[in-house]
Amino acid sequence: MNSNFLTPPMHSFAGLPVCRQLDDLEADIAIIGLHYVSPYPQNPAILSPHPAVETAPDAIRMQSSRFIGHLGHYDFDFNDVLLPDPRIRLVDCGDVDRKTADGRQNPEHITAAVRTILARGAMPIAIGTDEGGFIPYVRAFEGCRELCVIHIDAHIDWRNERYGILDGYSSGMRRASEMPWIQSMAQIGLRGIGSAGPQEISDARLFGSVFIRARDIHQNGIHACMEKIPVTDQYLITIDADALDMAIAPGVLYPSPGRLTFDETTDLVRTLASKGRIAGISLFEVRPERDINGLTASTAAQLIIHFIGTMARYGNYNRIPRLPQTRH
Ligand SMILES: [Mn+2]
Repeated sequence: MNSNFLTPPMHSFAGLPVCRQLDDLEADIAIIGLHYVSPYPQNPAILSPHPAVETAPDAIRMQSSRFIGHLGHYDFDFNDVLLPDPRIRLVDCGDVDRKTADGRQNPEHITAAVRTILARGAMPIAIGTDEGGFIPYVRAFEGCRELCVIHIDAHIDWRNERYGILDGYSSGMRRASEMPWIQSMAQIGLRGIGSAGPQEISDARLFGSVFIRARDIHQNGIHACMEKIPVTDQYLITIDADALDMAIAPGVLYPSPGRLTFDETTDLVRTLASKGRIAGISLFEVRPERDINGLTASTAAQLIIHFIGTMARYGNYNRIPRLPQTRH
């Protein structure tokens, strides 16, 4: 694969080794930054007081720098060291299409990069600013069997189009539902008023999407809600930062009162990892220009560190030889 559209990170995530040539990737988990921009006309209601000068991958890596050299430390969320087997191979692959100012951004680069990571046998953890980047990301999973999208967000993102645009951040789950390799979907953390009208709700339900509101989690607990999640071989987890409590993730385009807490979010991912294979994780919609003291990026960095610890436990990396995929 031509990797000319990849830029090595200035500072890698938590000081991890950097992969400069994806074709040579040797890793169990690969971090990759995405720089997709939804081609929507600017909405004056959400214009930032300052233009975006920093992207989510940069901001999250910057906040992760305080954990350089810490990944072997004890993590009280696991009551154990973060990485029980330090041989797990963690790599930062840098950014796809980092320089987009000339308008020559190509979503196919995202698909190609993620597909190469998968072909090399690594699990991609994608960090991106604009959630429209989920669309080319999920295209890379073509050919995967029985994939269930777990979408953690305050909103459902089922618009067919907005301003005539099909591939924007309001349409990610609609586009994913149209891909034959996406078999099922659960949407978790829903609340408040968003871009969905009755048509979007009924289309999502017709597809079979399972709605789990933030309220349902608070009232019934994670485990009761998890029983509604489709049983499948593989989960593809994607998170919009606005799913989280505004107190720990204020830097988002659509702040939504009603929160998922940090613990609820990590418990969700940990419970999923105990039920099935995690094919990939992506985290979008950290908007550094709206952030307060880097708090949202810091929360995102610590989520990713927790996900690495989760995968180190449930991904069976190194400690147990990987079994060949069984066909049913
Ligand atoms: Mn959202």
